[in-house]
Amino acid sequence: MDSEHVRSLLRVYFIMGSVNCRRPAAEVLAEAIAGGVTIFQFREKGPGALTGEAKLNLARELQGICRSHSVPFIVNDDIDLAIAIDADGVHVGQDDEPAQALREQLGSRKIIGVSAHTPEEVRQAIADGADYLGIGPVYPTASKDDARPVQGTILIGNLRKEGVSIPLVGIGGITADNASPVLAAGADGISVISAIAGADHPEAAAAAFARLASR
Ligand code: TZP
Ligand code: MG
Repeated sequence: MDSEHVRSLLRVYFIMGSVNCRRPAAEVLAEAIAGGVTIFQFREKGPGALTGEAKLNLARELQGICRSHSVPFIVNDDIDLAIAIDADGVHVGQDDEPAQALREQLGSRKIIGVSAHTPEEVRQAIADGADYLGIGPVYPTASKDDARPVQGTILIGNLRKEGVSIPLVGIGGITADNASPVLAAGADGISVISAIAGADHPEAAAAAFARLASR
């Protein structure tokens, strides 16, 4: 996937599963897209998450909303689901299948994202052919039980100083009020769950991020 195209898609990266929202996920996603979400990740995990047929059905519903607005639909972890519904890509963590193996299964036209927390993990993900990286957690987060230690914007800033140009987003506890340092450190966009999924007005919340990221 063309790297400048991926970079432009990452500006407002919204991640959500059914457990992250208090209203039907389809409603929240449609409103968030109206506010300016540029890419969406279906992350159906954690206590109470849907499985099997129910997970597949929700994925299809949300993918349909994304398709009708030309917003790429990325699947977290579940490569079989991504292939089954012809998703636009997959996002994996360090405990999942390496990007190289995913690339063999998905081909060059799908987007592969990798969560990385250290310079070594960054180097490996790039060598494996990742299209973009998620770096964090930047700030404390309540949305991931097994999150790594908070690291602020140090790694993002260091990577850019070293000339590492791969598209990347910051993730973890990001709100419209604390997103600016993440972008200033060199992130191409911000990635959020609760600041949009848990907002009273997902459209307004997404629009606030869109304004920051397009400066
Ligand atoms: N990976 C690192 S932090 C995180 C993930 C999936 C959770 C981000 O959620 P929030 O609500 O935006 O802090
Ligand atoms: Mg994972």
